[in-house]
Amino acid sequence: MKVVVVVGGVGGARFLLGVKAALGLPPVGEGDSPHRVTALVNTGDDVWMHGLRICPDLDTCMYTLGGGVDPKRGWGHAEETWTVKSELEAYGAEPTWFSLGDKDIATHLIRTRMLRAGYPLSAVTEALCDRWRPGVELLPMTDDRVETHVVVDDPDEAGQQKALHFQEWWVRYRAKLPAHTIVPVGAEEATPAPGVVKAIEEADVVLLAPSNPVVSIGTVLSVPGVREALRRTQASVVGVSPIIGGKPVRGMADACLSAIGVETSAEAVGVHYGSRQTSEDGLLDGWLVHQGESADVPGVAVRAVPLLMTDVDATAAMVRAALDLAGVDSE
Ligand code: FO1
Repeated sequence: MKVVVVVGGVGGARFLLGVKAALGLPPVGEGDSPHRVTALVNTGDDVWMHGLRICPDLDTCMYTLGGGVDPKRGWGHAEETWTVKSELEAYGAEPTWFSLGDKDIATHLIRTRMLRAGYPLSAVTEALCDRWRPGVELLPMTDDRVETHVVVDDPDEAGQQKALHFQEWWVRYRAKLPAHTIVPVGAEEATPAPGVVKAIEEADVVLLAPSNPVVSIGTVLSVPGVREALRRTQASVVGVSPIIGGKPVRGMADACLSAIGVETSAEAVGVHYGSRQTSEDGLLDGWLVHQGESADVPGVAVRAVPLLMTDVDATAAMVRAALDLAGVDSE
């Protein structure tokens, strides 16, 4: 079975661990499986820092699925050291609010060198995954430059607005500066990375991970051609709510949803994604909300199941529920 998953960072990576478990994918190199998993990963968080190209969501998925992620942070390496970071600080090199670990820097050095040599991001990702062996195919949503910027009230200039790179808003300001608009800069000119549209068209099922609906899932959908492919694929499209009890499970999705005028609820996000059958630009055939909750999403089959990804087994159960709602059998 071909499973395509649209993902962002930490939440998406954890969800992919559950997809692998639900499909019974063997550890890489230990036997084969009739199932293929392709993750379409958000690259709007990507940023140039200290001359290095950082791809947080691709790296989070790669490290998490490759067994190298720091479990507490959910991003970056386990057993990380910060020697280079402290040296950069000693030079007063800004930004100091973004922490680059020593081991993580090796990934960024390889990526930056390959990009400078003319390799597209998708080829760079494939090369890095040769080492990490994530067990799923990680495809950047596009090889083109798309960066999410957030328009906020300028904290230093009353009455003025300014656009911050997403990472500055998210990491430096912890999304505490109210966002007026969130813009995936460059999306209009971007094209889906090689294999993205084909994966969607040939999928047996497509899952929208419980990632941030605006800056992760929304950014992937902002690449022209992706939404259209999702609307025409034969596969059922089932989404998983990232909102439980009116609050985001992690991260600051509420700060992003308010920026686009969507209420922070499972129902509102489901309606925001829309029905594939009964609306002209909607995506969903099915929508999973947390057990005990209900959601009225016209034209979309809604099911309530436990949605807390407390461990891989809990996540695998969510995935099986999503596959069942999509009408496919995970055996
Ligand atoms: N998140 C933080 O909260 N603080 C950081 O200093 C930080 C550094 C960082 C470096 C590399 C990387 O791949 C991710 C990093 N993140 C950091 C996480 C990142 O900002 C978010 O995970 C994603 O952009 C949101 O999905």
